[in-house]
Amino acid sequence: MTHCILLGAPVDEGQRRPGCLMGPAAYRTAGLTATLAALGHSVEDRGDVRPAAPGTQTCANPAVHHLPETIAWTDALREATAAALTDGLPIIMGGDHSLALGTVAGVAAHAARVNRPQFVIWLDAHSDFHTIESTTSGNLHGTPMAYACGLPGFDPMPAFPNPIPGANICMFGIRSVDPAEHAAMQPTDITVNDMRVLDEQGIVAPLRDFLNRVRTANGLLHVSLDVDFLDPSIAPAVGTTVPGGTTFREAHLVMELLHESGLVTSLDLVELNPFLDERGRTARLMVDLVGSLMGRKVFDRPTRSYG
Ligand code: B3U
Ligand code: MN
Ligand code: MN
Repeated sequence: MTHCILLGAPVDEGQRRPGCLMGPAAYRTAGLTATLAALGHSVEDRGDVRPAAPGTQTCANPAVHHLPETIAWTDALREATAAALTDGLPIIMGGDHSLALGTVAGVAAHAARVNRPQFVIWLDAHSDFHTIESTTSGNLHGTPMAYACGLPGFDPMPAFPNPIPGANICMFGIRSVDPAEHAAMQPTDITVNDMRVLDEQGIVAPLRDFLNRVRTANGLLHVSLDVDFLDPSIAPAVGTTVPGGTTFREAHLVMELLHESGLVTSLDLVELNPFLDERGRTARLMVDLVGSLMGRKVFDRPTRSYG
């Protein structure tokens, strides 16, 4: 049994299509607490995180919008996530993906505190590897991975004292990468499992490889699940739909394997835009995926060994 700590992060400022701020309410309405409780977990909903009033920070890139608001969210979510990690498994209900600027900073701070390596699995159509200088859309939801890696180009942002080594990061579902992101990722050791890899090898072998690395290193594992990891035909409630995403069955399988690994220590649920949903189906699918991640299965089978 796990103590699950729900943190609402109604962040809308990292992109331009209003609606992600309704995400936490949609997860609550879709029964996230009841789903976790039915699996035998204890659940503590700490309500929505409240950022401080935004400051007056600016940057040289004229495309960037809502920088002070994003900085305020980053500070608040870093503290809330790090605090929750001392008490249980934080589940951050977003909110757009800019919230991961804060949550990943929080998990990295916690990992440094307990002296264990931090690993991140990024389930997303996008690599989110822009800096504040390189983004052309100006949408800061496209930047958290580069920030977490400690790349230069984040001057107005709070310092990231414990960057995540590229070797500790694994991306799945990638199918939309801008040229500047591609160039920035080139020198890193990040494992990018784009859709080509998943089509050729399936999702199990690459995931198992990564989980073996996390286990061998006695690492903490943060999962960041972007709705657009999923194919838009099953998950329409997202502002940036990209065709060719993972299927219902692949997504549940990833979650089941993550559960079996016993390694997951924190989770982001991001980019759900309930305003774009069809009768709550995307919110319900996301809650069902959390159910699989937290142990729901059709039949019990002996746990496979990964090490
Ligand atoms: N890379 C593009 C598109 C994008 C990134 N993340 C999302 N979309 N959801 C950008 O705007 O940075
Ligand atoms: Mn994303
Ligand atoms: Mn995405």
